[in-house]
Amino acid sequence: MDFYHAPGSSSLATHIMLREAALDFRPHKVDIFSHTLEDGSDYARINPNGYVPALVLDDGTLLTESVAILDWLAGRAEAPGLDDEAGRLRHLQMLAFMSSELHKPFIPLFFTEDEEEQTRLRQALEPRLAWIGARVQGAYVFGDRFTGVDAMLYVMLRWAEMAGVAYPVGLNGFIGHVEGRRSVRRALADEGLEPLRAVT
Ligand SMILES: N[C@@H](CCC(=O)N[C@@H](CS)C(=O)NCC(=O)O)C(=O)O
Repeated sequence: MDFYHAPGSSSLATHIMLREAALDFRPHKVDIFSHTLEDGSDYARINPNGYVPALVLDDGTLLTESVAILDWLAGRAEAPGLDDEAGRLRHLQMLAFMSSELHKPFIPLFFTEDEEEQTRLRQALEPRLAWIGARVQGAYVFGDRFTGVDAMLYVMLRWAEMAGVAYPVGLNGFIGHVEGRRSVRRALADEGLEPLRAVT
């Protein structure tokens, strides 16, 4: 399959879960500002909506939307507990929460120069990070199993550090667990990114 991504963007969560699921894929870097691939070709010919992540499966199917992709990959990674209806529902609930309540409001924070707007966005994001942070049960959001929710929450915490958004200190332990995973270290290295915490 082909994987279309931009380093450090929301597609990092998909990258991590592709590694978790041990799937073969060909990565393609997208310039999400000019909507071009590295060879200069028009990314809109792959994903007409212009954003990443996108997967093109071997049968040509285009798969977009982090919620759908991460839920599918978590199933492929056989995250224990996602095979029953209640587990799957909780996974989807948290992915949808992060998509609409965290991911989307973060994006204007990176671009607006209006300080009042920046304050308003930080004040909207901080209680939402606190809400999901309070749900971490052990190493990860659903206990000891690593899921697509954890991959996406990790990306949101990277963004929080970049954009000066406060999050509960308890999430430092979560970051340590996530960055201890081989899949995460591999995805970070492949995207040319540093971990948030020094790996001991
Ligand atoms: N609905 C998509 C949105 C993905 C998205 O916003 N991706 C950003 C990077 S974090 C992007 O590619 N932006 C470029 C654009 O929208 O043109 C999803 O949830 O996966």
